[in-house]
Amino acid sequence: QTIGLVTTSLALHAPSQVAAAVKRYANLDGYQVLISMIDENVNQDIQSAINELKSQLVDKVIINVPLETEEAQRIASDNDDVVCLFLDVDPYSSVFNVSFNPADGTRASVKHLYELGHREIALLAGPESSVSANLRLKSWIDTLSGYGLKPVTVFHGNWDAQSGYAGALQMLRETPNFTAVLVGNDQMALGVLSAFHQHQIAIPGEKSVVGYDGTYESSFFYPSLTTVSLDLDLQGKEAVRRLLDSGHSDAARSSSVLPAKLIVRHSTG
Ligand code: IPT
Repeated sequence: QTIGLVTTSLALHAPSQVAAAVKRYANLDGYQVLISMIDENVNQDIQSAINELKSQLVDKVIINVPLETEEAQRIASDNDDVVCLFLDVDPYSSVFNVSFNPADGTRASVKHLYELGHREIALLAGPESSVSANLRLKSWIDTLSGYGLKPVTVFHGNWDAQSGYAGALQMLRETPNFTAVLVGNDQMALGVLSAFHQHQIAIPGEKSVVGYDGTYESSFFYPSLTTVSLDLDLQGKEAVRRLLDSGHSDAARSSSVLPAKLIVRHSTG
C-alpha cells in the first residue's frame, strides 16, 4: 500500500525533515511513500503532481505546499476520490491539516527580546507567497504592538540563507539602528549571522538574532542560534497517523495544531 507526498523543494530544511519523517512512520505502518516534488520556479502545479500519484493508485495524499485556504479547499474538492491532508495551511481553516501554531513561539520570542530590553526590532519574514510566513509575521507585529512597539523595518526573504544575507545587508544600509532581528527561519538566520560577522557586528552585543524552525544545525551556528523550534518529526508522524486513521467520511478527519517552542541559546542577549 502506498501514500503520496506532494512537497515543496526538499533543498529546504523543513520540508526535507518532514519528508523523512513521513517515510519513516509510513514504513513502520507497512506503507510505501511516493514523493512528488513541486518546482515552484517552473510553476509546476499541484494538480499534475496529484494526478501523477493517482496514476500510481495512491488514494491518500499529504500535501506540504503553502496554500491559501480557498486554494486548499478547491484542491480537496477537486480530488474527492483521494484523502488530502495539508501541512502548510492556516491551522484554523476547515481543511484537513496537521500544522504548527503560528503564534505561541512568535509571541515567546518577542517577549524574550522585550525582556532583554530590546525596543528597536527588525523583522525578516519568509516569502509573501507563504501562508505560514505571513502568519508568523502577523503574530510578531501584533505582539510588538501589545508592547506599544512597531518594527523598525519589515523585509521578506525566500527562506534560503542567501536571501537572509542580502536582507541583513540591506537593513544595515537602510535602518542600521535596530538592536535585534526576528527571522522567519533558521536558514535565513544563518545568512544574517554571516552578514553581521562580515561587518564586525557583535552578536549579541550589538545585535541579537532569533531564528525559526529549530533545525538540528542551528545549535552549531556561531553563536548558537536562539530559535523557535518546530517538531517536524512529530508533524510527519501525526500526519501519517491521521491520514491512515481517516476514512472517506469527513467525520473521521480530525486536524491538529502542534506547539512551537522558543529555545534560548547564545545569539540573543
Ligand atoms: C516552513 C519552514 O519554517 C521554513 O523554514 C521553510 O522550510 C518552509 O516551511 C518551506 O515551505 S515549515 C511549514 C510546515 C510551514
